Amino acid sequence: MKFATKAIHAGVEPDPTTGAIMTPIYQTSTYVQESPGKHKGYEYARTQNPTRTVLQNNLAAIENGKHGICYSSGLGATDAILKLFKPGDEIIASSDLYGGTYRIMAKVFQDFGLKFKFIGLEDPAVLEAALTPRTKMVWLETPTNPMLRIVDIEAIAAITRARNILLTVDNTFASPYLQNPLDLGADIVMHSVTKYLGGHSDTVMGAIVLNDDEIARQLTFIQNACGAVPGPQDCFLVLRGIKTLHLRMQRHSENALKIARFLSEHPKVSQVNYPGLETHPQHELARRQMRDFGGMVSFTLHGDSLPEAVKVMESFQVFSLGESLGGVESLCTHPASMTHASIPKEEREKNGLKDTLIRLSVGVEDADDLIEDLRQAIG
Ligand code: P1T
Repeated sequence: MKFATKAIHAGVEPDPTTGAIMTPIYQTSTYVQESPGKHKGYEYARTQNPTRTVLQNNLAAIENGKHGICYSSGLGATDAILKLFKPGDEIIASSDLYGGTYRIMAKVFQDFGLKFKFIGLEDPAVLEAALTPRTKMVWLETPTNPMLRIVDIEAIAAITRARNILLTVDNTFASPYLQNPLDLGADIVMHSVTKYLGGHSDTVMGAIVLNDDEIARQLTFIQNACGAVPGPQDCFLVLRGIKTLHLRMQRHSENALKIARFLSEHPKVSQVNYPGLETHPQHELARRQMRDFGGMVSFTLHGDSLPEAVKVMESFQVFSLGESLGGVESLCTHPASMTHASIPKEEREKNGLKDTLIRLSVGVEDADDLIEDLRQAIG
């Protein structure tokens, strides 16, 4: 089955009692048992919920995986993955990543004895040099947040597979429509469902998709034992969002390319980060690894003046200034003070993330209006 058909139908059956085509919101905390232990497969709603089950199966199908497991946020999903490890285990993560992911690793799990190294993974040889016998997982984002760098999933997977190290890919920026890491050799795919999968800026949720039965069993155990589960109404909203994921991603990508081209020709703009531009250093890799280039763009202005960057961000009429991404409406974010503020400034700067960087989540509005908004805001 092709992507659009899977997005709309996979895992979704008409409701067995009424035939309702839309999966009902099973807003219940428990399920009545006929006799102790004699039930219909549902005991308590932290453990299982029918609306969540349908979403989990749908997510597994669109990521080409066997198991889908949902959590109350993207960080809830990350937390579950990190709980697979023991004190002394070492995890290598890409240095360009969401600030909250850095924070849970460096400021929470480090205190429980896990060891983290943050390194650039654009050159797989750098990873080879950083591995030790204690390395248990490599964690990467591609495209990265917020520099839009591309990491070669197949090349990294060849290294991790040979050494029995898990490879987790945070596929939030691409979405399953543009990239399927499991097909490229990753072991675990993680999503902030809050973003493109939900797609309408109305839900916070996370998900994991994978093929391995034993790791899926452990992650499902953690989902229930630690309790970071999404509510049924949120599962319904995401199921609805996924039905148009392919349509939205096409328009996000089309609009973002037009905007990246406009910005790269603007005399006040010094750098534009967008993998769809032929000038992007990893454009050919992105072309090979992704079906299109997505809706995220970041840029800086000549002179690197923070007050000037702030003035641009304050002047938008159509773009809204705020954290998050992946909704139908265009958003603008200041990574240094918002999404990446929890990464120390020296670390951010080592990674090339300047305080003056502006990040855009290009929505699905008319591209002409978005470009006009950028034109008036940059001046
Ligand atoms: O916000 P939450 O659903 O918990 O997801 C965390 C997360 C994980 N991975 C990536 C790549 C992300 O971008 C995020 C959340 N990011 C933002 C809120 C942001 O504006 O970048």
